Amino acid sequence: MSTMTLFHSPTSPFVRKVLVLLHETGQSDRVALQHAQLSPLNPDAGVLDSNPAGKIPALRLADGTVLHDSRVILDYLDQQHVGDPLIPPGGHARWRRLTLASLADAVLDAAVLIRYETFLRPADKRWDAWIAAQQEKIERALASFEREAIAELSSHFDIAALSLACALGYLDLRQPELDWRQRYPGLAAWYADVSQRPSMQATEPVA
Ligand code: 99T
Repeated sequence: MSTMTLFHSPTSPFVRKVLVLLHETGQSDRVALQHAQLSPLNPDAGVLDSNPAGKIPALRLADGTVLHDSRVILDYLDQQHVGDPLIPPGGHARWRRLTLASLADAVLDAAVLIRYETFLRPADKRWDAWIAAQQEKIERALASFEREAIAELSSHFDIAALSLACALGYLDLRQPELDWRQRYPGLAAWYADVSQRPSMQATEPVA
């Protein structure tokens, strides 16, 4: 039975990270989804009640407590199951994996900013240099993953891997023309593999 409510949109990669963790840890049935259609210019009243920042994901617990953002929610949910944790509890592994996850989130932050800049902002007010600067963040991050992290990512599907997988899925959704696979063949092969996981298949974004 569901005891928690997740404010949700099928295109949000931050929400997807939470759904993937729920799936990987066998907890999907514990969370009911509450759909929220929102943007910075068009906030959702239900979300605003729970998160003054107006962002999803936000997770309402059975006692009414609300958790946000996605990193806090992932940490909480990872402590609610008995299997191997997806966030290492301590030591070097914890800081390394969280740092890789943070870099994946930086890809998402830049990609979502670009999405809002190109989709929401009137065309005559668009700032191309600023969009290009966000795009460079994405390229630098992907180059770093390709150069330094393929073996680590392949070693297990945890907070780092699921965060990057959701980021790459989001790039495919919102920037299908980016063609990142050609520049980052190691990442492309890794992503082709992890995309087959039931947790990734069950959470494919729907535009
Ligand atoms: O910024 C807003 O007002 C509404 N935007 C959001 O709620 C986005 C949805 S992604 N969420 C975040 O930016 C969360 C970021 C936070 N640091 C976290 O949870 O980790 C929607 C993208 C799309 O549909 O294309």
